[in-house]
Amino acid sequence: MDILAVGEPLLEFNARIDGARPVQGGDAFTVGYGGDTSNFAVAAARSGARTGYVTRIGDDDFGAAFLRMWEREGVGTDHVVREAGGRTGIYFVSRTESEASFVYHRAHSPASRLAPQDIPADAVARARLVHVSGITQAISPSACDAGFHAMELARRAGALISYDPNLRPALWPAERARAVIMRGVEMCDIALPNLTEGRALTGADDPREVLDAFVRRGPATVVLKMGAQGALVAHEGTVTRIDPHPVRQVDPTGAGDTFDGAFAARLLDGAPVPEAARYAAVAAALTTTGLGAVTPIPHRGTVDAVLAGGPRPVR
Ligand code: KDG
Repeated sequence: MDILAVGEPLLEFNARIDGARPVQGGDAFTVGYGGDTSNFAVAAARSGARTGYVTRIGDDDFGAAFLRMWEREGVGTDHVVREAGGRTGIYFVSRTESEASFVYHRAHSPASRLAPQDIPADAVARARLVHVSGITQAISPSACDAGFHAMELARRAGALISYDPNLRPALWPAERARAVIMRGVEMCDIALPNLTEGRALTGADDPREVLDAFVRRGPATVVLKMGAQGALVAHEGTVTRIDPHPVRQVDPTGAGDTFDGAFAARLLDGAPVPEAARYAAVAAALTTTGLGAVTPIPHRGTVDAVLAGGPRPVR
């Protein structure tokens, strides 16, 4: 595998949207797949990268559903451990007219028992890029160690490390989150924060200052994802502004993960950093046009067609 992602998959129960109006209440959900690093892996695979996933799931139906999904998507499962009696985590997305909120059922999930010994040293040594997120490190102390261990092995093997802070205040105390995530940022080659979490983590407000605060921590590439405002990319002393790709947004769940996976796939394919970021911005925008984290993630051909200025694809 060229890319290995490490983290937790969560089955997704996403409050249905009826036309432009969210359906309220707890009785109308679309089931899908989520978990930031699993979303990343699917996005990278759909953009053409040979991608594998490192995690622990249960031997329940939800775990089985994930295995089928990864197999359909061509995401490698050699390093997915199925725990007897384990219950794969889930989350619900609830909606009001103005916002969506997440409710997790993931305490004591198999992935929370991820530990350094789950990181496959041989596979990391063969990989070209290893991806870890702040969520991977938030779910338990042993998973936090597993994230650091994966990054250390990757660094020793000369693989690139990408890191998405994916700050989730519900999962851990703010001070610990900041300390661990900024250590992850220092260890990585490619930092992929969004503007909201970037502000929270650095204390800066202006996007350029937020970007610079990450650059000062050492990653060779920093991409500050700003949603409908596009992105700022710092690489080799140059800052490039990536224009947003305008779409009619339905559900932003997983857009940042799709950006990350698409960006990593194009980089490994030899695209220069700004070109990979332009590709990733389009992939991320397209994934917001449908419900759920995984279903609307676009394939390479769809993104390329948009970038080529051809007819807008109808999903
Ligand atoms: O980025 C999308 C994720 O937030 C979602 O898929 C669930 O991984 C998840 C989390 O922990 O929030």
